Amino acid sequence: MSSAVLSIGSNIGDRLAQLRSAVSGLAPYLTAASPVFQTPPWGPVRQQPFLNAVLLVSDPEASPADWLERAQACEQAAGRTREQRWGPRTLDVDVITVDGVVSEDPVLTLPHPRAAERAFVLVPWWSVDPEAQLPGRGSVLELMQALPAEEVAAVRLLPGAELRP
Ligand code: PH2
Ligand code: MG
Ligand code: MG
Repeated sequence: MSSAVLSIGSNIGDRLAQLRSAVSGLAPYLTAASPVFQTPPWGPVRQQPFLNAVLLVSDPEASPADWLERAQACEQAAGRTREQRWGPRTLDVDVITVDGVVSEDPVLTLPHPRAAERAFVLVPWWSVDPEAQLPGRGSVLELMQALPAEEVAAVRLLPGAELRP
């Protein structure tokens, strides 16, 4: 069994439509989708707010590399171009965990090396799976509680924005 946690984000164009395009692209594997959250841009680049969500996906046949390939295929389908690091994007699909795999592979480091510091990953993830664990780091709830309260509070539920029909 291979179960992965994917973080999706968009801050250019029709953000919700682009998140939904990732849901459609991953539909054969989708087991759950978090609500959609509006989040302030994280990192050094000044840019528009993001919409973020977390998808839980599962496929008994899939390797970590398969999840990366599927994530990148969704980005390509949404017109994603290689741009500035941490800059604006039509659709970003990041592999956060694959089962309990811990790997330093530079092509796909697992778990995602910055997931534990990002409220825009932890809050949606916790909301779709309150028991979630970040391999090697502990519970998502505790990691979320360890972040500055204002960062967690700035991740705002976007009402009426279901990802699944
Ligand atoms: N993605 C980034 C950089 N900054 N900030 C938020 N809030 N959400 C993102 O998805 C995000 C970001 C580059 O991957
Ligand atoms: Mg990213
Ligand atoms: Mg990415």
